This record gives sequence, C-alpha cells and structure tokens, in this order.
Amino acid sequence: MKIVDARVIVCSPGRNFVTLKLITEDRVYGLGDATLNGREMSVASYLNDHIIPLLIGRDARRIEDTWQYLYKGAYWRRGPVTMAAISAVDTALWDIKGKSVNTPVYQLLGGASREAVMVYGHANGADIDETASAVARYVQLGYKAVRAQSGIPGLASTYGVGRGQLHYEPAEKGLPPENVWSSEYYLNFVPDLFKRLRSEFGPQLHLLHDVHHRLTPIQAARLGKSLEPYSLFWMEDPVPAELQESFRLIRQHTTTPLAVGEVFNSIFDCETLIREQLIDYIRTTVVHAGGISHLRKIANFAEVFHVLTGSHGATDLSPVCMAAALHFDLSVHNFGIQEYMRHTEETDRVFPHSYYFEDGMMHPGDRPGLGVDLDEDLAKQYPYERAYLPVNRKMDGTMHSW
Ligand code: EZ4
Ligand code: CO
Repeated sequence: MKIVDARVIVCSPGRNFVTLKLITEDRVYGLGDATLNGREMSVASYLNDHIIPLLIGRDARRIEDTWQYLYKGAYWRRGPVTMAAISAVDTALWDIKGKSVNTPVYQLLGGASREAVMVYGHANGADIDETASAVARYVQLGYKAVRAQSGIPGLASTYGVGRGQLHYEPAEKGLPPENVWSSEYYLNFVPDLFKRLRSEFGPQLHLLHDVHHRLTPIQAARLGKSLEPYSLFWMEDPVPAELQESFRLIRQHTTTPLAVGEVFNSIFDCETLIREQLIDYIRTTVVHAGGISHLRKIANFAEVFHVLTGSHGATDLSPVCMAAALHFDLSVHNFGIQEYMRHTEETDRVFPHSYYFEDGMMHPGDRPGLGVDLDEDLAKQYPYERAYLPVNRKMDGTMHSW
C-alpha cells in the first residue's frame, strides 16, 4: 500500500493550522496535525522540503518503521519542529491504517478502556466574580472538570484570560503583544480565587489551574501548599521544566497534584519526572510529542509509575489532533483527563469530525480511521496569516516566561 501523494495544507479558519495529507495508491488518505503555534511555517517547510520526498513510494502500513526512519534517519533528533513533522506523518498513517481495515483507530490501539473520556473546559474572567460566573457556565454545560484563570489586580493582562467565553486564543496577528508580570501579585491572589470557587461549587467539581511556567520552584511549592485546602485536580506547569530535577523541590513541599508536558517533544523530556514520580499527570500531546505511536510509549512508561495522562488540548491543536487524542485517551489504560478548548465554528466547518461532547465527556465516534476530515476547498478561503504568542516581561522590564 504505497504512499503516492502528499501535501501540506496551511489554513487559518479562526486561527492557523498546518495539516499533512497522505494519499495511498488505493486512494485512501490520512490526515495529521502539524501545527506549532507561532512557528507554523517551519514545520510546513520541514514536511515539504525534507519529509515528503522520503515518503513517496513508502509502504503506508509500516507505521513504526516510518517513525524510526524519520527520527533516526535525520541524525538531528527531537525538538518541536522535527517532532511536530514526525507526529503529522505518524497520525496520518494511523488514520490510513484505520480506514484501510474499516475500523476506528481506538480499536487498533487495544479497544476502549472506558465508555468516554472526561474533559475539562477553560473558565476565565477579569476578576474573581467573572471567573466564578464562567465556571458556572461550564457546570451548566455538563462539565465535571473546569480550569479557572483570572485577571490579577494590578496587572493589565494575564495568561488564560481572553475576550470570548468559550474560545480563549492567545495568539495574535501582527507582532507579539507584550504582557507585564508579577509573581508576587499572582501568588498573593490565586488562593483567594480557589477559596471562592471551592466554597461556591462544592467538593465534587474538579478544579484545575495553569501556572504557565511562571514561578521558581520554591514559589511553586508555596502556591501548591496554599492551594491544598481547595483540593485542586492539578496545578499545571508550575515552573519551566527544562530542568526536570526542579520538581523534586516542589514535590517535597506539597500534595497538590502536578501536571506538566504540553511543550515536551519526547519521552526523554519527562523520563526523570515520571521515573521519580515527581508529577501526577503527563500532558504530552499527539501533535507535539511524536504522534500516536510515541505518545503511547510515554503513557505505557508512565503507567508503571502511577502517572496518568492529561493531554494538552488548546485551540492551536487542530481537530485532527483532537480526534487522535480522543482515540488515544479512550484506549490507554492510565488515562487521566483531556483538555478541551472548543474550536471556532469556522475551524469546525473546515475540519468536519465525528467526535462529540456529551455530559462532560467526549468520544471519538466510530467512523473508520480518526473520523476527521479536511474540506480543502473551504480551507482555501482562509489563507495563513502570521501570528505570534505574547511575550512576557517582569515589571522592571526583564524578560520572563510567557
Ligand atoms: O498556552 O496552547 O494549557 N493550555 C495552555 C495553552 C497554551 C497554548 C500555546 O500554544 O497552556 O493555552
Ligand atoms: Co497549559
């Protein structure tokens, strides 16, 4: 079953997406997400200029061999651009495999380990009152788990607080916006937010929070400790995680569960975190961590160390990635939770899909393959528009992690 054609579709229905389409001699095709927010065109080039020439004529059934060929064969390993490109190929090959044997991908991954997968939505507001009303809206929609982010008194903008209510989108057209940050203001404020949410919504609702890589280990330890009375489901990305060992310090101070991994590209980025049981949830994704094949290896490794999955699922991960994530989530034994930020209607029209949300849970649907398509004609109406994620500075102007 030879691959005879391949193309990269870059479009912007609501936001930018890079999608790989592989077509076989049997006219079966598969899709893979290759979107790297704010650096999209580098992955498009990696695919067009370097990977597609290697794929034409290859047997589409050899998923693992193709993964190893692209990973080991490049000599240069890992990194977000390389791994997003490999992820796209891997995801498209799983889609083809499913379609060619007429079965949904989760059936090929061992079948369903659960009826459906719990997802969490994003509630945010300019202040505690607005954030509490946003959480209430998610509860009304049936969500069992909600991430809460709020504007911070004294800071003009902060991560996670957007303009809309269901479509938080941090990337901006034009040059990167600059935000101003104070860890002191933040640390003094966040416990009040969760005190209010826990008392208003009771003990059952899962509450999550994303620190977005902004604290030092000892600050993160303090925050985790101060949030313990409000029993968070998790505290996400408390510190930048290039130094995996820094989680030892956080871990020894707090029982607030820790989640990390949305910017990781491979099992090597989380090996210490998992093996030393320094985290509770690993958030690596299909699109940024080597596709379904590599994500399964990470999950299987994590299972041994009582670490559950909690894949990233922001709007910059396309519906193709979302579908692949749901097949993975449904099948893998140590699933924890899936992030789900709703895409805009334009995005959903360009990427029709079989996955669905019901009562706080999602299911990938039972169409063969991933169950997601790309309307290429419609996509042409939304050409790529350069956009960047914001950058962040401390109040004295020093660059900080965004
Ligand atoms: O900032 O996807 O948990 N979700 C997140 C996201 C990320 C964006 C970056 O492209 O942290 O909002
Ligand atoms: Co995050």
